[in-house]
Amino acid sequence: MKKSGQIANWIVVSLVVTVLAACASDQENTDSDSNDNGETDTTDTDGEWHPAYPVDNFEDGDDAIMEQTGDWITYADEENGASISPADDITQGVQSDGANGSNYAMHITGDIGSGASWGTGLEAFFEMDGDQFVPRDFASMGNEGLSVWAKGNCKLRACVNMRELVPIEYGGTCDEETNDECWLFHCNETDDQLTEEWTLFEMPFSGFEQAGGSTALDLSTIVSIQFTQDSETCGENTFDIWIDNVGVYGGDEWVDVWDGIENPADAGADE
Ligand SMILES: [Ca+2]
Ligand SMILES: [Ca+2]
Repeated sequence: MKKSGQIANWIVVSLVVTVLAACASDQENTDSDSNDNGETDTTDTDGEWHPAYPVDNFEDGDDAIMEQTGDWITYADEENGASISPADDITQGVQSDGANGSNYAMHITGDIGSGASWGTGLEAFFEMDGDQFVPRDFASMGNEGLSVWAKGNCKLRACVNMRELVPIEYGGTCDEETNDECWLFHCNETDDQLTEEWTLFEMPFSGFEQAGGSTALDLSTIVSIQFTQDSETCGENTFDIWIDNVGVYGGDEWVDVWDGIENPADAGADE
């Protein structure tokens, strides 16, 4: 998916994110030994991964999310020197030694480019019907936040994309002629850089902010989840990030999705 049309908007995002970075600190940083979030845990008492909605644990090695209705993609501001690997073949990023003892995780590396660059991103979209995004409704099922294990050398920024903020030409409903908030997705980021140790981050939706806009986050119309890298999160210009066990937690469980996973044992391969 080409996203070159968003360059100007991403520059705006980057500038405003810089301003907001100091106060965007609502994410919780826990690990498997000190998780005290009680019922919002995305792991049960056996350490098994079981969020309300499983985006992906990468154990099946493919380029699709676990629901098998959408895919992972990456993108980069190539015009300003940014690059990301994997690029065309996402499965090349699915590599050994995942989080919490699992077999596989997603490993992305690259360069965020020059100072003018809006950077790079790894995105999971839930479903496409032709060229139209089909959203997932997390208003009651998965309504608390995004959970992800990560390690690496940048801050971790997660964004959720509402269909209303995706431009029409990309299958959303945001009219760039009349709405200057297209592309201004809601994001949350860690206070600190990732480390070499796998760490569980639970990022509550209440901490996701739309930099530069005033559109409220509507959890009923989420079309994709992204992890983005730019000069704000990766000051040193290169990144090396692993992510695993991406899920949406809180509220009721997506029973149909869990039931549809071909080998549920793979979903819990983290013990
Ligand atoms: Ca894994
Ligand atoms: Ca997968």
